[in-house]
Amino acid sequence: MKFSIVTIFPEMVEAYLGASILKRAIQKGLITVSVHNLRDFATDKHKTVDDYPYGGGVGMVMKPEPFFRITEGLWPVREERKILVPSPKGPLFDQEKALALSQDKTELVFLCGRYEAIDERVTEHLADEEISIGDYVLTGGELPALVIIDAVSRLIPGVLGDSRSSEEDSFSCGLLDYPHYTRPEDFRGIRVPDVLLSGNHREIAAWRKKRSLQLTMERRPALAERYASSPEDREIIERIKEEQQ
Ligand code: JFH
Repeated sequence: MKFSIVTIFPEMVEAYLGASILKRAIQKGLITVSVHNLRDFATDKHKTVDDYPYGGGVGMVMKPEPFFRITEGLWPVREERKILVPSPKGPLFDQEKALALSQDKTELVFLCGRYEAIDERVTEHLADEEISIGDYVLTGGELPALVIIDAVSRLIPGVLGDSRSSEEDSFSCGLLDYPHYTRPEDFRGIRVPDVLLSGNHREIAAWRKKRSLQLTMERRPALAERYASSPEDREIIERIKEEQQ
């Protein structure tokens, strides 16, 4: 899978890509991430990428021309790329979207803004999609681009390594994760639940499923509602509801 990031802070994204799982995925050739400095596509001698907003108001707006020049220069064929613009006003990114993007056959190009906004003609005439990673305001599109690349990459076969599967994740099954424990079995008098020490794998699976459902119903009722469950799951849900009374 090929990702590209356009930014005025290339060193910021390179730092994140140069460590841990994404670094290994890049070394293994499972993903490639190319980082481009938007300033290289500014046309004036000061390499200006921002300007004052028409109509007035606070902050600066990113000029359209550098974004158009880099896109037309590096990704000229529409069918071969998908241009994503991180923005707090985009539709929300979630695990379902991550899965869809991981199956996208085209290169994913992130145009990262800074300041107060990007000129609307970029989002309207250049971007395929605006995308938000959550309802809070960041200082630019770099973290959202990295968040999306991170979440998409770990769904690509081989990125997590053979022993770990993203299919077992919370969210991939639509529920929040169950509680995890490691050694020691008694930490300062706080014990690991007995069922996890029992060696009974059916009972362990049932306990985990129940705790996942419980937590999801408590914290994320909308997620629990959406969860398409079997008649067996329905029964667990009913039992949890009775226990909650
Ligand atoms: C970004 C920034 C917008 C405008 C009322 C609330 C926001 C500052 C480029 C994505 C998510 C981002 C994000 C992505 C790209 C950029 C800063 C944007 C406004 C009006 C102010 C610049 C922010 N999910 N959060 N943040 N900014 N205001």
